[in-house]
Amino acid sequence: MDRAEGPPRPPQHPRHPRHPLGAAVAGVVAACAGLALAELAAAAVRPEASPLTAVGGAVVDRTPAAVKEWAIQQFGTADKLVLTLGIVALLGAVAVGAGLLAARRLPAGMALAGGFGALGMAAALSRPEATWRDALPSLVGGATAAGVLYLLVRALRRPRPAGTPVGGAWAMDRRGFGRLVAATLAVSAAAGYAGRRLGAYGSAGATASRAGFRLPPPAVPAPPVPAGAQLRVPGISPFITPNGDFYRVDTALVVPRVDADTWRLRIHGEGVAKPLTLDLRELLARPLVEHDITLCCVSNEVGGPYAGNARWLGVRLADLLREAGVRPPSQGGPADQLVARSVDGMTLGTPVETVMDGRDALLAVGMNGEPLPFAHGFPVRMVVPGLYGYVSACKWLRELRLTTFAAYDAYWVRRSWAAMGPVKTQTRIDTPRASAALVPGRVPVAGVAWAQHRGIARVEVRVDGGPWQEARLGDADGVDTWRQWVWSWEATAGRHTLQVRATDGTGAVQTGERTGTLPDGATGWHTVTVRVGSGP
Ligand SMILES: Nc1nc2c(c(=O)[nH]1)N[C@H]1C(S)=C(S)[C@@H](COP(=O)(O)O)O[C@H]1N2
Ligand SMILES: [Mo]
Repeated sequence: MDRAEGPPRPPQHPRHPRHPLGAAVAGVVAACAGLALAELAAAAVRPEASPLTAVGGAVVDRTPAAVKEWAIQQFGTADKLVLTLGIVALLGAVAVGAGLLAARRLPAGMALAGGFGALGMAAALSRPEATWRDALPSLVGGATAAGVLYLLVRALRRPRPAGTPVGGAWAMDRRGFGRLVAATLAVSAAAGYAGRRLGAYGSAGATASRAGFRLPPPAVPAPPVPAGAQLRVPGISPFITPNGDFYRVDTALVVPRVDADTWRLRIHGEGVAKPLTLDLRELLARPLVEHDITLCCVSNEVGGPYAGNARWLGVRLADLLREAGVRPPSQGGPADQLVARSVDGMTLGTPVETVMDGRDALLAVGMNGEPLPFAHGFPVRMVVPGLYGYVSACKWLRELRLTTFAAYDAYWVRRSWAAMGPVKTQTRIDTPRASAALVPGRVPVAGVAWAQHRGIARVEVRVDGGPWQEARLGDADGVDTWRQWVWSWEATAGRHTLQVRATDGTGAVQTGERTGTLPDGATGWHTVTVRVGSGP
């Protein structure tokens, strides 16, 4: 029977959506439009305020440390992409639900679409450094999604124009709906594109300030890296990690792009006799020192990739603190914690005593002869030899506040990490890899070992639990960098287990006790099992 000839159905609340596919499409298209317009609005407000980034950031802030560790270990630096894809998938499911709901009860469906916008607003407002403006993109997005859903569902319910041939279950004006969908997608694509362009325009000042930034020469240059620091072993980590290969760990879903021309650093807090506010030119008027430092992450599993070595150029932090009148606790200073805050609201707490004990703790502007890459903290970051990054290496730095550990817990400490994060001695076998195809005979076993600010005195390797054998060390480049090592193995056919351990400059042997990364860094010997074939 042709429904159009039967008694008219009440269009308001049919028990089932009459056009489930159309309704689902309406929901998804409405969500796309909402996201696109929100991205455009975020480009005008600030990139961090986009609903996807805000919700992602709020999820990161609330993820338990153990889950975050699992994600870092599973997905590495792609963890952020995985998170965003997860949110998009969830949003897609809610969008389909909103479409189906709207086909039955339009106001309810619109409320669900708008509710997602409200969630985005709440997430954006909950982020550190948020202002009311951060809620705008999600407001725009939610309103757009609800409005588009209204239009599409109305079109779905509109009957076919008189005289159109009847076909299948679709008792609707398919053409009108289709045209509306196409128009919405076109407008969304244009808005998304405009958002991109506007975003690039918004960070153009930062990009130009980095491009135009010439690193001043160091007053205290680092001696050249000893030629023997780099061993000639294929597959070993290069002694200096190129900037493009340097690991990246942070909570920023969009890399902050700070304009060096408007950047300011504020130093204040307990025991600061002379608070300072410096722009970049003023900071760089102080003597710059160059120093090679290996940076590593507390989330690095035994044998993991989150360590890198670079030549940093910067101002000695201790000198700057002294200029501000700060005394370390050992000289009667009231503050034992230096809290560094970044432009994206990250807080990292560092022991004042460590920063002022004579080591080259730096406010770095240069990394391997270049201004810091945006991803590594342009224009200024902290680097402290001997401490894990999470208690020392604040990127996109903008404030240093002196306080006490008793009075304040920084970001990671509130998330079950230890307040103190001295680097633990670690060794990594870079080659051979577990997957290597080996043949009996001489096989170089090589890698890197680090115990920043204590130095590496010895590295030993053993095969199948046998006696420890001393490896040959690359030349040391001070005590603050890792050291390469190599050991020549007479490999025999079969499966073999290689293990490595280091002794630091104080004579302490790296513990073999296996612990995870939480709360203060993993311990244990890196172990690689390889298969040696029975002949070439
Ligand atoms: N602003 C900011 N700085 C930060 C972080 C962060 O999340 N935000 N992560 C810290 C951590 S945990 C580490 S290990 C180092 C990593 O520095 P990299 O990404 O330059 O290697 O940066 C530190 N500085
Ligand atoms: Mo880290």
